[in-house]
Amino acid sequence: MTDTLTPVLTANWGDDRAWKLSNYERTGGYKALRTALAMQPDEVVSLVKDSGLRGRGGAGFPTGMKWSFIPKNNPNPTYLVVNADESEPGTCKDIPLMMASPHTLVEGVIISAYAIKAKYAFIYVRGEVLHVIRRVQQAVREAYSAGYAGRNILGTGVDLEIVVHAGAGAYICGEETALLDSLEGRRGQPRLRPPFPAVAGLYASPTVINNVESIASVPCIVANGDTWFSSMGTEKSKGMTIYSLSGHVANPGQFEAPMGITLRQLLDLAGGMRNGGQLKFWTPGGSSTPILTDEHLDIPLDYEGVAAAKSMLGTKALQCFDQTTSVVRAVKRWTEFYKHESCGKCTPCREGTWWLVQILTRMEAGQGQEGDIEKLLDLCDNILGRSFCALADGAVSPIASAIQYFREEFEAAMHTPAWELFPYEKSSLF
Ligand code: L3W
Repeated sequence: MTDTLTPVLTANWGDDRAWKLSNYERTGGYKALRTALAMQPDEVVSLVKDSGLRGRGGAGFPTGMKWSFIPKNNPNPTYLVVNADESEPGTCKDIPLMMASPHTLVEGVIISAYAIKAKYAFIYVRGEVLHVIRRVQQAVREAYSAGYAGRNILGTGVDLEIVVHAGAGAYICGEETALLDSLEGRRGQPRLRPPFPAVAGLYASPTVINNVESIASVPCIVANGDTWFSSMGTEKSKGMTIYSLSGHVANPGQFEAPMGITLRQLLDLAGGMRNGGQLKFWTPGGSSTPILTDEHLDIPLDYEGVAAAKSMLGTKALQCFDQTTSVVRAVKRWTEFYKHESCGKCTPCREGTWWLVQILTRMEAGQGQEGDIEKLLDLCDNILGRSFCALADGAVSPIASAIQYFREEFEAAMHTPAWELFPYEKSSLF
């Protein structure tokens, strides 16, 4: 595996004003669109399928396969929706991508919409990030003025309207069906699947929903070919991707590398742990994925490698914590987030996250009760797989895994507050 970065999506992030159309075009921008428009839509779908690109929003579902689920000869319009509602704790790749190089996403949107024969595309951006919304809107306006979007794109007779939609700041709207409800003007709550959006999505019409990074990866695949993309990465997880490193890391940030790089290699590239600290625990894909420890520094960070370690690659949000961190406090903080963001539609999530917070709060204060660890595990067991969507599964993932690796810290929480064992002044995080 590699110990170097392979910047493609992040290649021009260091350039001043790389977000302007003229600068994007100067570095080859929108050439892939011309190439794609000279192909048949089905050929573009096949190319993406053959590249091995898998969804970068967390689940890793094959992108080209998802596109091919759109029913043929459906009387309803087909829609493309970009999930730009990035809000998973620790996940910070889509927002920097849209800020630094919004045209990479816009070009991806136009090519992807052409491939699935959609005449309308929606970019659903997290409501809190106004600066990002403005930047993407500006890029869409520039694309229209240059003839890359709108009616009769580049004289080919292809039409596409692109709408940038601002969410209202709810984590649940990153769940694809809640996002669709929100886009339709309703309160964002998940829908039962099936039917999957590919069959009945926005306005009950066939809809492809992909994460920002997935769609932004399409232009480089069209420009360089499926073999180029699939030559990077591992057997089942192809290509390069953006890993976000945060927490007690010397140089936190986004690192674009082939799938399968290890945390040890990424930490070397990021200058190691801050102040020479020791890695205690980390999340591979944000706080919705089971935590791992320093035993797992050398596992390949691809879908299979992380699954073999009983976690999930998720959004590749590597939050690293050193020995000054209380795992009880970290887990309690994450659980508060899920309790707050639960949409309340289903009982295991609405009630379960509330109970989890109650127990973790007293444990953090050193007032845990006899049987609390078993109660936590029992609650996790009764929530996992029994809720309406993945939010509650995500909420319990860090708890059960933290107890598995750091049971003694949860036992100490019966008598000693976390802030005595791990004083705040010695750790700037948690
Ligand atoms: C048609 C079928 N389509 C599956 C589609 C489905 C979706 C995609 C993946 O959750 C995970 C979650 C979070 N016919 C299909 C089909 N599809 N079968 O494939 O579906 P699924 O259900 O595997 O996952 P999901 O519900 O999309 C995503 C995890 O990601 N996560 C969270 C990330 C947070 C962000 C963010 O902040 N932006 O993404 C982190 O790990 O827990 O497990 O499109 O329709 N038969």
